[in-house]
Amino acid sequence: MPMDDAALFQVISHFRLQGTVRSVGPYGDGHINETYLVVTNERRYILQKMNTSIFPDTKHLMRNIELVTAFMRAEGKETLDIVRTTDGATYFEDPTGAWRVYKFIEHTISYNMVPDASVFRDAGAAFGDFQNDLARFDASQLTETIAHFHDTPHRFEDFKAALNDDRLGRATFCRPEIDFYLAHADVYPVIMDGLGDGSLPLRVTHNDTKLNNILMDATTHKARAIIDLDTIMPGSMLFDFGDSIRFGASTALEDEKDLDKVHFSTDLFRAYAEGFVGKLRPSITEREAELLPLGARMMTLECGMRFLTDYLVGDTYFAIDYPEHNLVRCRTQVKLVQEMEAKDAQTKAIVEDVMGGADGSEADKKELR
Ligand code: ADP
Ligand code: GN1
Ligand code: MG
Repeated sequence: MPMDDAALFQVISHFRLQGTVRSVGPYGDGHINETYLVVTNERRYILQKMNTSIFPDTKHLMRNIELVTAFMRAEGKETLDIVRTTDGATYFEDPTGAWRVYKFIEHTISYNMVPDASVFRDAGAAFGDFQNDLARFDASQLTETIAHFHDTPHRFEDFKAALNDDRLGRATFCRPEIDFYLAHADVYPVIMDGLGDGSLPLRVTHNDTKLNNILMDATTHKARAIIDLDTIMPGSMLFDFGDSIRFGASTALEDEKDLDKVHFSTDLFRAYAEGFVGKLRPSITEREAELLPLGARMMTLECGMRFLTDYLVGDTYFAIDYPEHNLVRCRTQVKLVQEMEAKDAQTKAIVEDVMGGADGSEADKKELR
């Protein structure tokens, strides 16, 4: 429930802003934090009421963001700029919640759908670069902000528990979707098993790489800054690749009701893979490359299962605009997985092609054949 103006003006008065506040209003399409745009007579800011039920350890969450943004800035990258409170802290807490402010990154756009393939290729390159940057960052300083975040078997257990409870009697409205996730149980452990047995490397990953978490320049449409840094944690490269594909390689919005409009685009898959793999070519392992299509499927399965779980428990996690919103979101994810399965041979061929492309050495190309 968005806060009223007087309460927001009161909160914002605790931050060191330039100028006099003219307006504060809801902003953006994130599902987790309450985001507001603050306009003063001198500049703009983003105010966020952090979601403390999802991220209960605000102190360490903000410490992570402070560390990562300082590192990115030192690398010469445009990144989030935390505005401190009048007490010099990175966030402000009062009975209404925990609040933070970032400088608004001006002259940028965040997309909820890919406008054309070149924008998505560029997003892939930016997330690939981001992962290269993080590889040089001392991850031992980071606190895990959400345990088991992309642990799909763990998510499946949560889903089964929600189904078992069915506390709102909603299972009857989503039987085909429930059966779909139950039928895919054999897929869920693949990435976690790989991380467990060392056949997949543990890296430092963003973990929430949907297209609206990257700001593109409003004129050139080139990637400017990667935002929403709340979930930077150890993980697999497949999480970041997969989540971007899940959201961006769809021909429709994540909550499109007309499923005839929802398709998995192999052209967009190729564009993103070209950008992402192009940047990670020196470090991507053969096993990671082989599993890129599976990574996309896994993240789409996992996210759809999370939407369905939230629908079953009564919408306690993702922000919704209407009662069936999470079910609608789940249905687009099911449709995308079905098309990914049907197009598996094509996506595998695309990955082989991209891996054998200009950035790979001759030795690497031979290894893959
Ligand atoms: P959530 O965790 O709820 O997704 P985000 O941190 O991603 O919240 O913010 C929501 C949206 O607000 C983003 O998708 C983006 O459009 C916008 N946004 C966030 N921070 C900034 C910023 N510093 N400058 C410009 N836009 C921003
Ligand atoms: C959430 O925070 P936001 O809206 O960028 C979620 C992601 C989901 C995504 C689905 C911390 O992302 O994991 O993939 O919604 N973030 C968190 O749109 O749970
Ligand atoms: Mg976001």
